Amino acid sequence: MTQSKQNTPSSSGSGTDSKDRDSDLERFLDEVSQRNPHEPEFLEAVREVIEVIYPEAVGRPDLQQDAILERLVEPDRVFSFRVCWEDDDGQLQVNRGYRVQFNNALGPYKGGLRFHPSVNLGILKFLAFEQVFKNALTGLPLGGGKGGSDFDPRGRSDREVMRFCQSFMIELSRHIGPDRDVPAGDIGVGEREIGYLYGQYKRLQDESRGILTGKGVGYGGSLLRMEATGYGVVLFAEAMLSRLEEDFAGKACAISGSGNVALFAAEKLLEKGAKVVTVSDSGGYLHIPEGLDTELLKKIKDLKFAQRGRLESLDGEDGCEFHADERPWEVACDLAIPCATQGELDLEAAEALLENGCMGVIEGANMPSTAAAIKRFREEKKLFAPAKAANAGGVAVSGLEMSQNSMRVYWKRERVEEELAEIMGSIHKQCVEAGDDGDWVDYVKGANLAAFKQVASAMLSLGPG
Ligand code: NDP
Ligand code: 2IT
Repeated sequence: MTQSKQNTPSSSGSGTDSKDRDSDLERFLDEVSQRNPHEPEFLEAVREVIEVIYPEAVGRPDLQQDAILERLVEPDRVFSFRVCWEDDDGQLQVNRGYRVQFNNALGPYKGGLRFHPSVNLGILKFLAFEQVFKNALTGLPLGGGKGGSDFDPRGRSDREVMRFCQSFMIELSRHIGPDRDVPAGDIGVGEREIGYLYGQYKRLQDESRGILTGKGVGYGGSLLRMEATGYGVVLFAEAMLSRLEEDFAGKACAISGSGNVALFAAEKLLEKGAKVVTVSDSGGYLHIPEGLDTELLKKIKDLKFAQRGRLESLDGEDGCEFHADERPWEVACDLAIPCATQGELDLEAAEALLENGCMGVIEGANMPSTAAAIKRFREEKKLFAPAKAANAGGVAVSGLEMSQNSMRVYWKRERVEEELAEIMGSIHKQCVEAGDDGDWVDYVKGANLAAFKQVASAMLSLGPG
């Protein structure tokens, strides 16, 4: 994209009418599309943010002069590298690794690593772009990045995963550092993977530094990091309900996913008295008509975290029914909480949820709802919590892990819990302040606008480069 004056919002002030603005906006987005072909997820993430901030940017010559919008949609740098590792049969396997360092205006690049066969550069750019704004909302000094590989840890032995992680870190270690870039987990990267990655970094650099978060408690990890994303999702939703003088008691919640985010969200929901009626994995969803209880949650955690098994094996147990190759949104619920992956809640699902009287969607995963689904919920003025606000608890506690590592201390669980609650409350407040449209709160607008203001202000202070 040329850093052209035509692309940025016209600064003609009061004379700018909304029609001109819309065509400027479409021109801007067209150029982003042309520069980033074959990256639909990245383009969708950019559109959501830019549509909200464009009207705000109109009449701001300072943003135009420093090409803030153009720079916001272009990563600072991207690394792509070959990862060779030996499988248990002695075969050499080749995967591709990446790290996208998107924007460090607010602090070191920060964001997870995803190991999943669907990983490609466009997906990591969308995740890194989102992370910039999410991290801004936490109020911590964190820039945004993301990385990962098309390696699939599912079905691989611990030793295979270890050899992959060690090889991946040989290249990644050149690009990270406590003040530079601090990766963490995401899909397919949990405590096991972080342990192997961190072990290899120590071997290579002979240093114990806070270069990763999500480490095991006992070798540098923070208490509550594992639970933080799921717990934070529920705390954010609770703040939304409380604004409406409602709470979780007896509310039916349909969750998708059965990984880190989903199961700790479920745990917190049980504590709040909600009725969790579904969980899912890539094979389908488990309907729990009577609602999840602590015993069944324990069983599911053991199945998914320890045995790395499939939900299908719980069909018929404790009154559960497994629906192969289906998503949970056909089940009647008060709140839908997608916690698996991007694009999993589409327009058809939105219509089904609305038809069944659903109050809203709380995004635990990153960009789980399609643009059309989000539009429907916003049109209906339903509750809609965008991922960058609702799931920021994970990266927030990662930020707290970085602080503990720098200070060489461990904080007690109560302290981390208190800080997490405070951060989620502050994110909610920022969303309400920036998204209050009179008769309802547009959380999509609120989150994007509040985050943009912080990032843009830092970029202006730092000067272009
Ligand atoms: P996990 O790997 O722990 O769990 C992922 C879950 O989602 C699994 O149940 C998995 O099923 C399911 N899933 C993954 N891909 C697909 C797919 N293509 N179709 C259907 N189901 C799928 O990951 P997390 O819980 O950590 O991450 C879940 C989401 O939350 C992601 O969007 C991630 O970016 C986001 N997130 C994670 C944070 C964290 O701290 N971990 C922080 C903020 C957001 P299966 O086991 O069958 O693959
Ligand atoms: O999407 C996310 O916010 C994460 N995967 C967590 C990132 C982090 O650095 O803890």
